[in-house]
Order: sequence, then structure tokens, then C-alpha cells
Amino acid sequence: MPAVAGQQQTCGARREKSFDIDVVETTVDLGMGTRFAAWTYGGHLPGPTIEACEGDTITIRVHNKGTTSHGLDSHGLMIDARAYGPVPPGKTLTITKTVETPGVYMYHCSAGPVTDIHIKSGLHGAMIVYPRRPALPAARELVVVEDAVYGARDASGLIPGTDPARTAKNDELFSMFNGRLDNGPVAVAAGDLVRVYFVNVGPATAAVHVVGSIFERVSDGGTEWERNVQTHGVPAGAGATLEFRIPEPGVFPLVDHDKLAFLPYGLSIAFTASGASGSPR
Ligand SMILES: [Cu+2]
Repeated sequence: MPAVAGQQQTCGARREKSFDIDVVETTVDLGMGTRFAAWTYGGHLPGPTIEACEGDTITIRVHNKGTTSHGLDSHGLMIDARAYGPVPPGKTLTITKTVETPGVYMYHCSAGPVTDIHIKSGLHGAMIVYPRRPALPAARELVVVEDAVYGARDASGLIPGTDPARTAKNDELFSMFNGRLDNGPVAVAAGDLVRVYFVNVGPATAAVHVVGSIFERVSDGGTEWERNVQTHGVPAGAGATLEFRIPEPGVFPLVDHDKLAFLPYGLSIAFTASGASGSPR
């Protein structure tokens, strides 16, 4: 489960931040005996979470260690689209910009007309721009990136690559949270506030729901919030901040309510609160 530094630490740090990310074409373990010959940022699915604070000037250096041209497009940057590359193998793409709008943003490969296949081969991640103020209430925080794999699994469990015919039809083999088919439970306590920084890579709109809870508030960006939401829609290419409380001891699975067919393949993150700890409210 990707950890975050959070608002307080990120906004307390220096306002010039730089990030070095390698593009690596490698085989990743998805769990449940399945491997995928992926294209990745940093060797993992999803890529590393980029954390910045409103008003920061960020520099992202993308080192293309792959065999074809790759780039990086972050939805949190208001910039000439040509800044996103791509650059050929062996080259580095450098993007510098001040981030002004808080939100949870998708970033992904930018490869001209073949961008879709690059994104769906694994080149995507989350960028969080925290509001500088007000301070967010203390919470258990985690990043959840919903993505999918488009290909066929062979007898050994290997998915040898992305199938362009399937990407063109948004016909995923399965969807995943954080590049895993088998996310383990997250231990919480009754009464805890949980804050999820969610990005939907696609396909389709993620219908994000927590079984047994109701979002206290959700934000699609900026500092505006909507309260008391049972299920929040996050379209492909979007992100949201989702806050909910663990109401009592028990199990509270975060799911995509439009993709419950993938529950047997692990598309769920179970927040589990024991009866012994926490203070129910
Ligand atoms: Cu690419």
C-alpha cells in the first residue's frame, strides 16, 4: 500500500521540489500467480506518488530507460502539452512548473498517438497537490490507484504484453487496485478517519464505495467538498480525495461498485477494525 508523507510534511518542506523517475520496461508481480510484462515508472505498478503543496515549483525528470519513446503528462500541471514529451530511449525529459490547484491528479505516459497503449501497459501514477491551508484533519491516509491489464494470461501465469485490440475496446482482463490482485487488509480502529487519495486510470468511471460506511466528504479538487456521499464517481483520468469514518469494529471494504464482477480477483481493499481498540463515536 503506497504510503504518503502527507500535507503537513509536504507543505512544511521547501517549496522547490524535484522528482527523478525512471521509465523501466519490466515484468511485475500482480499477485495470485500472475505476472505482467509491463512498462513502468520506477519498476512498479502504479508509479511513485508525487507529492507537492499548493504554490510549490516542481521539477520532474523522466529518465527513459526503455526501448521506445516515453514521456510524462500530469493533469496537475497547466503547461504547453509539448512539455510532456515523449523523449527517445536514453534521454531525460525535464518538466518544471508551479502547481497552483490542490487536487489528486493522474499522471501518465505521453507518447503521441500511441499514448493509450503506453498508459494501459502500466505507465501511470498519482500526483497529490495538497492545499497549503486549511490543515486537513488527522487521518489514516493511503493512495489507491485503480488500473487494469489488457492481455491474455499464458499457462505459466504470465501476461506477455498489452493487446492493442483489447485496449482499443477498453476490454480489460481484470481491474486492480494499486497494481495488485491480492491487496491485504488495512488495520484500522473503530472511530478512525480514513482519507483515500484516489486516481482512476480507467477504463470507465470508478464508482467508489466503502461497504458499511458513507463518505463524510469528498473533493474533486481545489478546497471544495461535498458531504455525505454513498458512492463517488471518478471518471477515467481523474482523481478525488475521499474521507470516511470507521463506524464500529468490523470489516469495511473499499470497492468499485460498477466492477463488483472483479471481487473474486481481489478488486477490494478491506479496512478491518478489531473490537478491542479505538473509540467508537
Ligand atoms: Cu510511454
